Amino acid sequence: MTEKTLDPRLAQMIADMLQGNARALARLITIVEQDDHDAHQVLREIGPTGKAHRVGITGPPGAGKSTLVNRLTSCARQNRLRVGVICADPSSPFSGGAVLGDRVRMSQHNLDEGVHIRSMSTRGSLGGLPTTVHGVIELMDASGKDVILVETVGVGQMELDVMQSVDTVVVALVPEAGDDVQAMKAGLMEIADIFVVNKADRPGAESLMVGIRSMLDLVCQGDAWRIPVLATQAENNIGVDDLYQQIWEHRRFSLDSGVFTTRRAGQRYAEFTAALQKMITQEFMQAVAEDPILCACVSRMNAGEVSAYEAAEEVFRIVSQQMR
Ligand SMILES: Nc1nc2c(ncn2[C@@H]2O[C@H](COP(=O)(O)OP(=O)(O)OP(=O)(O)O)[C@@H](O)[C@H]2O)c(=O)[nH]1
Ligand SMILES: [Mg+2]
Repeated sequence: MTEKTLDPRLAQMIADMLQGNARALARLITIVEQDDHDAHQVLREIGPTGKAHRVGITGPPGAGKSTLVNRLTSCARQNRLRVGVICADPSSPFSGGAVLGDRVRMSQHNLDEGVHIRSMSTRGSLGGLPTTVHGVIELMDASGKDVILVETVGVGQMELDVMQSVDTVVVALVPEAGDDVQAMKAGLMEIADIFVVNKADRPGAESLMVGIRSMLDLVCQGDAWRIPVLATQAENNIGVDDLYQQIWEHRRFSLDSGVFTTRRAGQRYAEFTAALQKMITQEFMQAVAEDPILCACVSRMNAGEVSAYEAAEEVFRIVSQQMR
């Protein structure tokens, strides 16, 4: 069974984090990333969060996401908001240098106490990227951040799934990559609340915007949120203020229309089922390891007498009967 009393070492770290101690927050993030017993204790202890507005920024590699995040962080700081930044590195061999690049790009904020930057690697993450990123978001929220910016490279399903944990999704595209709207990953198109055509200083930006708008005209209907298509030049800090405004506009719309609450409830339900599935699996596997009858089922499968599916069915039937 899970331990209900909190480890005093963790309790102290949480108390320090709630006082605004950045080192304690960093250490707790490392713990939560392990997705183990301590991680669960920490997340249970901080309880339900949800004050901060969570913004996801995704798009193809090199679209300028980190540059945008850096600029958006400056906008939020000008408004005296505390910012958490999470850069999720999809452990691809190509992004090996990107994490370092992100740090360099964000370096102007490194000394600012109102900003906490974290680069996460999926390497070694047992719970999968979406689960661990969600835990890190919760910690940053509990530590008093007003806005949390989450950057992922929109290439794999796992990175797209991370965007299920945020309130506003910004999809950044660039004229040179995927200038044919039809060829873009359908997943990216479906999750956007705001489109940004970054590197608008380059040729082809206008036609990409036209392409996205005409595609949106086909799907947007009624009184739903009108997904804006914005041009930015993150490098030159052009158009970023407008993007910042649109993010808050989207929050206002979501709150007024009830979408915000529905979305948060959906996120909690997804988290709940993921946690429950994990617990059930653990409990079952432990039973299989300890119970002689169940061990015998596995041995018959190992000996090739029954198929893996048959063995699983048999184990499931026996354990379910025991649970009744
Ligand atoms: N021309 C131009 N270059 C830009 C603009 N914004 C960013 N860049 C450059 O594009 C390159 C990639 O920027 P990043 O911000 O690292 O892009 P990213 O999407 O975070 O990249 P990954 O995280 O590696 O996928 C950098 O060299 C930036 O300086 C822009 O508006 N115009
Ligand atoms: Mg980046």
